[in-house]
Amino acid sequence: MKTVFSLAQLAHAPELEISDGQLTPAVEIPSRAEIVRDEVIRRRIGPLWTPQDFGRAPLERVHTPDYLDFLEGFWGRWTEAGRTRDAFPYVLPVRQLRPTPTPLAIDGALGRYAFDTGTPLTAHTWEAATASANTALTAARFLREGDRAAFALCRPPGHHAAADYYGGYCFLNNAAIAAQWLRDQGTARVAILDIDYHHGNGTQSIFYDRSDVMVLNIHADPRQDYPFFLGHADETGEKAGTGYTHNWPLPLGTDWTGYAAALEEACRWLGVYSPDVLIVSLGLDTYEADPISKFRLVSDDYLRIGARLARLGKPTLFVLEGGYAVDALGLNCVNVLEGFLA
Ligand code: Q9C
Ligand code: ZN
Repeated sequence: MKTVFSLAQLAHAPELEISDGQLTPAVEIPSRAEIVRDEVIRRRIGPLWTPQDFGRAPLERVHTPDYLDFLEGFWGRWTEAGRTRDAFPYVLPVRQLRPTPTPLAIDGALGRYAFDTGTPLTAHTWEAATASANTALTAARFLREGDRAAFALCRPPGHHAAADYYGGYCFLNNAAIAAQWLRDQGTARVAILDIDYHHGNGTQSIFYDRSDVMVLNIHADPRQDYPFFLGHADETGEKAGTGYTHNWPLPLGTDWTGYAAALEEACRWLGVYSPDVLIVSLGLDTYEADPISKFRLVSDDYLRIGARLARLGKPTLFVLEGGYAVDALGLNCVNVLEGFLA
């Protein structure tokens, strides 16, 4: 299995994030990608490829042009305003405030395009996020060219980013961009199975009214954990997409027993839908030692996940999402890939 990765993805290097009422060390950090890359090499999963630049067009198929302009131009405007540190929004357009045109001031624009205050925007976020999207696109191209599977070692992650907002350490929705690109290349049906601990609100919202991209999510119950405002069991799609979104919110403390049951149900839906390509939004923050999550999967469980996904027999694109127990991230991530290949 080919892995795609670019050193440009390391340029987004936040120092601190806002968490639990204080500034704490950022957890979505460059070493995450390096440790996964090193383990891919050590266990001989396959060759490493550098992403090719797909330009702006495939990004605009998922994100709005004004949002992309905001991300691209942000750091120039931020420093122009005299700011030097990583950026956080402080006013968000919540209920009863007006959905005005994007504010002229940089702090207003930040709030307009963010949905949480926990995601630092940095000097090199755009550079890293576009490299991450190109990584997913390049891996998708390998599938188009006949590979059975590919691994997009994406960082920063993507599944919390929607058409016009960022959050949850995500800026460009790598999995959604790859899914849409595959559709545009003629792949008729794509399914996205999101197994990150957190609900993939961005991915769900992007495809919510469509039947050509099925979106399945297994995650912590949003009544109990982030992102709180999407990912409940009754969200099953709308309009033409009715019945093409499914959610399995699971209680805090879920271990393999509870997890495997949800995975089995998700696989049943995939069997019925029978996608031409399966995209796996691969978060490893379901791990028992993850510092920000509360599931209890162990490292061997990731071998089982990989093996179960392989049994679906579909061309499969793995796209890295979260996972913050950095020391075990390489092991757990490559366990999925190895379980798939075995
Ligand atoms: N006290 C992904 O896994 N909330 N994003 C952290 C920590 C944000 C996770 C709060 C979690 C976002 C891609
Ligand atoms: Zn996550």
